Amino acid sequence: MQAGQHPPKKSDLLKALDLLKEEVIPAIADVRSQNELEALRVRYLGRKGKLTAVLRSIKDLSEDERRRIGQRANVLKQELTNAFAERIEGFQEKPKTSYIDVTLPGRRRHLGRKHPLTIVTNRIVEIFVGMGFEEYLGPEIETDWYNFEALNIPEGHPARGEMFGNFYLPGGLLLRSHTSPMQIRVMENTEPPVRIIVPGRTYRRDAFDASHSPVFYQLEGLYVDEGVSFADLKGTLQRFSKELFGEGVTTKLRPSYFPFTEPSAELIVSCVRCNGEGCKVCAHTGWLELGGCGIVHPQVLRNVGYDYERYTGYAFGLGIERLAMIRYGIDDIRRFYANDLRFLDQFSEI
Ligand code: FA5
Repeated sequence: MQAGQHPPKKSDLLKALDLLKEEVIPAIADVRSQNELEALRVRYLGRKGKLTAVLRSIKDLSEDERRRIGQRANVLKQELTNAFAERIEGFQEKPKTSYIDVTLPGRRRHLGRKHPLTIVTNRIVEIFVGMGFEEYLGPEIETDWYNFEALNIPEGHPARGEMFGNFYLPGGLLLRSHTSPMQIRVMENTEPPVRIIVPGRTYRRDAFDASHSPVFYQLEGLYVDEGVSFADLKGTLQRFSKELFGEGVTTKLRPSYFPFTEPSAELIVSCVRCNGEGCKVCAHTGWLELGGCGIVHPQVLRNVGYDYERYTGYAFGLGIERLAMIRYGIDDIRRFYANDLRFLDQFSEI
């Protein structure tokens, strides 16, 4: 008790306790939310609450009064604590009967959509079909002849080990390491002119990293006729790149080596992300590699029984993931295979 204050009277305190009870019990019944209830509890039972204040002032009473009023106050405190607890339960209780709220919006069904690689493949095929190419599909399990021998990669040729780590199957078969075997399969059964594209899955013992996958897609292209030249190859790939990436891209053919083409080249395009300035996607070179190409080696034409003095042709093999990554600005090939719907849901037809 502070100096100058009278000790509280016993009758005042009893009245205060009665009044508190009359106030709080209906107030507990009236609250409409758990937050309101908590605010009410703090107002009466909190550290600075009204009942707490009454309990504090009891210490100034005589011992006898302190015991009797203290008892009443503690009983009230317990009553109120119980009343608050009961009301909280009421808020937390689930409705006993279920009902249908017909005004709620319906649950949205997740609609499936095409995988980005399917979308890009369809678009690529559409572009080449528009230029007069015919689409073929081929087997993913190949023989040594189609995957290597007929493509001028004989046993012991360094390109076998260097270019492709392979998945071999019993019986001398293997999972094709590129789509080029389809050049042979089609030419064996067709007389020139041949103008085909072959999209398809290919397999190599490559470790999964940001730009390599052990399973990936390629698009093979082949055009054989009289008088087909390197200029035709260049024009076709240039037109294709502009159709897919926009008129702003610049393409280049950089000298390369493949046993089944001579001369051979690599198709590179100016980085669509940085416009050739240099960025993470193009490893700061300003250029992105799309695939290999070249003039079909005369030995390959001979292997399928074509008159290699009369006919010439070009071929190319592009990485479809690479094309999709550039088209959409994706910097990691693993995203295509992670099956993350948050990623896959972003793509629609192009
Ligand atoms: C070949 O596979 C040749 N058959 C291409 C070719 C066809 C050349 C016709 C000449 C004539 P290469 O190994 O460079 O070439 O692969 C072609 C493209 O496939 C690469 O540029 C790359 O875009 C893609 N590629 C290769 N390995 C992987 C991999 N592990 N993951 C994803 N893409 C790959």
